[in-house]
Amino acid sequence: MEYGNVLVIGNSGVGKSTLINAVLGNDVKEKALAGTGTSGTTKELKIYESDAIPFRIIDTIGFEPSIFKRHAAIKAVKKWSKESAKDENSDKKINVIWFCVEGTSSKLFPESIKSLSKATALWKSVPVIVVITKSYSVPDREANMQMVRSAFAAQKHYAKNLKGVIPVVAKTFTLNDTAFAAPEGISELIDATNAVMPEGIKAAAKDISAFKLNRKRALAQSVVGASTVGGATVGAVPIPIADAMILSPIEVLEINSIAKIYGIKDNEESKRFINSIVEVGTASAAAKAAISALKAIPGINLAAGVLNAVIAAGFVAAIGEGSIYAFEKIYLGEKTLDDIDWIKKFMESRLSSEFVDKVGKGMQKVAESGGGKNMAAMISSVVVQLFAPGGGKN
Ligand SMILES: Nc1nc2c(ncn2[C@@H]2O[C@H](COP(=O)(O)OP(=O)(O)O)[C@@H](O)[C@H]2O)c(=O)[nH]1
Ligand SMILES: [Mg+2]
Repeated sequence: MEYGNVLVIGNSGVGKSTLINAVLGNDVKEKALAGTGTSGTTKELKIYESDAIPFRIIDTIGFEPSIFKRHAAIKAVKKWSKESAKDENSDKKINVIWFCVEGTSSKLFPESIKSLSKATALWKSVPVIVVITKSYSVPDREANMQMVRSAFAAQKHYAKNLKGVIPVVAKTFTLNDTAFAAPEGISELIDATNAVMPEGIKAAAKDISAFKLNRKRALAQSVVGASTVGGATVGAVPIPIADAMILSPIEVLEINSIAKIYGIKDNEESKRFINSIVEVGTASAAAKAAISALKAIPGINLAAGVLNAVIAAGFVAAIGEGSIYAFEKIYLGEKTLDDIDWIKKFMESRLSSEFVDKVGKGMQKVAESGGGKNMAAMISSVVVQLFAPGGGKN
């Protein structure tokens, strides 16, 4: 079985370090944090291992009640998570989260859960076990567990991750000469952790892929944004453009840049694929039909140059968004670069009547805005919004 990582999180003083000591026994080895040294991360995180248990434990030592220090701890966990997402073979994955709350101050549960969700935002589906620390009072346990469950139920994204609520006493708590609370709950916690570990290993892999895909999407969107400004700039010619050939260099650069983001290798096969996209976006019957339809839209009060700029921006944005979708399919292994028929049909469909509607809306919006200093940037932001996923609905 794969060796997993448990992140222990919770405010300072709740008993995280005491809990970790109890779990690891005397056999504790503190591991150096890989690749930190120079950064401030080591201050905020510590990794422990023991031969006695099949997982590493990461202590987050900076979760102070003070907002400033807590912020630093949240940042440290986020930074560590991102490093993990970048490095394929990293052991910096978080597979299970122990979220510690103090059995004696349960009023703070909802507030603490908010900080938890911020710090661990990358690990959206990783199992969470809530540990109620210092659970000395047996009569309070049931109410505390109930409070934790309802605090989690109120959290949209984390509710489903809650896999257990375990009250523990990590070391003997002496009340007076005759009364004490003996350690308990530690082996239950280890068992519960082992039980969810296989699920946690899958969840971490899934969360890292989702994180990477989101990063790629964001980068690719910025390429589309910049290219669309370029499209609006070169398109702003007062002579009516018969076809979209004028956009060819911008589209080539745009599509190549997006392909690179999705790790598409530069070879004959990818060139053929990219050329098919450019062809549809510049010289195809679909492109020509779209231009004719757009020029025939009545009642648009725009100078010829501005009208052309909006149309050009529309082409570059549509081709860019289509390319993001296509390269994502290839990146995910759902399509291949030799699927030329598919990409042509798909790109042509991006220039259909829906395209004409969106660009028409863009013309209207640009006409209403009355222009400004940087026309190309304004046109681009209007058009990109219409073509971005989920855009153009109103
Ligand atoms: N007796 C007893 N003391 C505890 C227990 N858990 C935490 N403490 C005490 O609470 C204080 C804070 O604990 P610590 O583990 O340092 O909290 P951390 O800041 O979350 O790491 C220390 O004085 C611990 O000895 C427990 O289960 N039993
Ligand atoms: Mg500590």
